[in-house]
Amino acid sequence: MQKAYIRNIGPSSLENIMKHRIVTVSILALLTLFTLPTLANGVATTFNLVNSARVNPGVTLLDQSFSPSVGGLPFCFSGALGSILCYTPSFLKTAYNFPSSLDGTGQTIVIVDAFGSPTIQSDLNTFDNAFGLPAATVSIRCGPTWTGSSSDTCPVFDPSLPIDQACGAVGWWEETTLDVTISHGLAPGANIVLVVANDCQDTSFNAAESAAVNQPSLRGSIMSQSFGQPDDLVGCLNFPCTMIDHSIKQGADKIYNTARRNQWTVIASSGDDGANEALSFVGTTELIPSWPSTNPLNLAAGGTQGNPYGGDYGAPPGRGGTNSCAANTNCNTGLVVINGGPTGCTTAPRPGVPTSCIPVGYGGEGTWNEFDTFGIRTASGGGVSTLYGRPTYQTSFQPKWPTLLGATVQGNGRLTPDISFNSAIQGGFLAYLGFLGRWAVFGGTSAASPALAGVVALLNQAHGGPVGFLNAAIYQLAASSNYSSAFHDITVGNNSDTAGQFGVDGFSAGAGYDLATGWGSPNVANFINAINTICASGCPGP
Ligand SMILES: [Ca+2]
Repeated sequence: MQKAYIRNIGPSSLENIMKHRIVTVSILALLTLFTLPTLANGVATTFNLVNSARVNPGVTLLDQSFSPSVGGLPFCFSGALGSILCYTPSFLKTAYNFPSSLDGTGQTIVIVDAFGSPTIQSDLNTFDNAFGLPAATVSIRCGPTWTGSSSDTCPVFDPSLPIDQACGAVGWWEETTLDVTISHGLAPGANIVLVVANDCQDTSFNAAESAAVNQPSLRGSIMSQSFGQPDDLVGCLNFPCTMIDHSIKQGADKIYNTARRNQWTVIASSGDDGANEALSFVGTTELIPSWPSTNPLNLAAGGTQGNPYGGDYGAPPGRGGTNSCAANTNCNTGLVVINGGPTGCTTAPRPGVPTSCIPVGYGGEGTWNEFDTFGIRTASGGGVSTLYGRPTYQTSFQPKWPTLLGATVQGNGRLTPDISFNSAIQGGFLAYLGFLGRWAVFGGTSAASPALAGVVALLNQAHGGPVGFLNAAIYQLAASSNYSSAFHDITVGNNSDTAGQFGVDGFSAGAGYDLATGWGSPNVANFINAINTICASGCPGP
C-alpha cells in the first residue's frame, strides 16, 4: 500500500542495499506482524503512496568476479548465500518444454514498470552476448504520450529524489531488468516495448497503461505487470481505509476493457506475499490477494519452486558452499534435471571451472514458498478477491475454501492465481544489473508474469495472431482431458506468507485448481497446441 517504510534502509551505498536486501526486508516485514508501520506523512503530503504499486523481486547478487561464460551453471556463487541454483533461458525452456520451432517472432511484449532502468539496453545486450541470444532493441516509451514522441521525457535516474526513495526506485530498476530480460530470453524473436510509468503511484500506472492500450500500433500486444498492492485497499486514501478514490479502480478497469477489445493479453503477478498481500504493506493478516492480478480480465501469474526444494542440493548455501554434478551423470536441481556431460560442473570462484552441464528435463514443482530460507515476501500470491465478483470462467468453483490452519474462506470473489511459473530464488533467473556491475539471481512472481508473457508470445506466433483475452480458454483447457498434458498440476506446499507460523494463514496446493498455484505451470508445447485448438476460431470471451 505504501512503500516508504520498506525502503527506509538508510543512506548505505547501493551495493550494500542490494546485498542485504532480502535480509533487511524480511526483518522489517516481520516487525509489521506485531507493530503497524507509521505512514510516511512527510512524504505523503506530496505523493499519494497509499495508492501505489510495489515490486520486490527477490534478488541475490553474485560476486563481482562471476561470469556466466566460464563457470559451472546452474551453480552460481554468492558471497552472502554461498552456492545458489541459477537458471538461464535454456534451463527453463528445457524444463517447461518450450517448442524449439517458436521464438515469438512478430509479437510484441509490453513491459510496464515504474522508473525503468538506467542500464536496461546494455543489461539486455550483456545477457544476450552471454547466452548466445539474438540482440534486441528495447523500445522505451515514456510520458506524457508514451508513443515514442520526441516530446516524451523519461524519469531521471536519481535515487536521492524523494519520489524515488518513497517508491524504492532501485527496486524498480532491478525489476525492469528482470522483466525485459526474462521475456526476451524465453521469446527472443518478440519485440520488447518498455512502458515507463513516472513513479509507483496508481495514477501514474493508469496514465501509462491507458496510453499504451489505446495505441493502434500496439494492438494485440502482451502486457506484463510485475507489481501489485492489497486487493482490499485499492483506492484507499488513508489507513485504516475510510476514504476511497474510486477513480483508481475505475480507470484501471477501463484500461483492461480497452485492452481486451484491442486483442491484448494482459498478465499480472499474483503477488509475493502469499495469501497475505496486506501483511508487509500494513501489517494486517487478512487473507487478501494482490491487485491488479484480481481483475478478471488479467491473467494472474502465480509462483512455483522446484520440488524437492533445490532438488539434490536443498536450500542455499549448498553443500559447504559448493555444488557439483559429476561427469555424465543426471542431477536433479528441483525444477530442472541436468546432466554433467564430459566434464561435469561445479560451483567455483569465478572465473572458474569450465562447465558441460546441460538441461535434460523436468524435475518437479511445488508451491513457491521460500519463507524458511528468505523470509517474508517469498510465497505465491493467491486467494479470493473482495474487489471483483466471480468471473464466468470460474463459476464452477465452490464458494468455500479451506485454509492451511483449518479455517474457511467463503466468498463469491474472483480467485487467483490462474496459472504459475517458476518464482524461486533458489533456482532463480540469472540476469545482469549493469548499474551495479554484477550478475544477480532473481525470483518472485515478478519473474512469473514476464516469463508467461514470453509463453503467450510463442502461442500468438503459433496461432498466427494475437489470442487476446486468454483466461476462459485456459479454464476450458483445464476442464478437458488435455489438462494433465498441458499443465504440471502443483499439489505440494502452501502460500502462507510465514509458512503457517505466527498464526498467519494461507492456502495449500492440491489436486487440480488451488489458490496457491492456480492450475499449475505449463508444459509449453502441449499448452500451446491445446489452446490453439480451443481458440481456432477465436478464444472464448470473459
Ligand atoms: Ca494444483
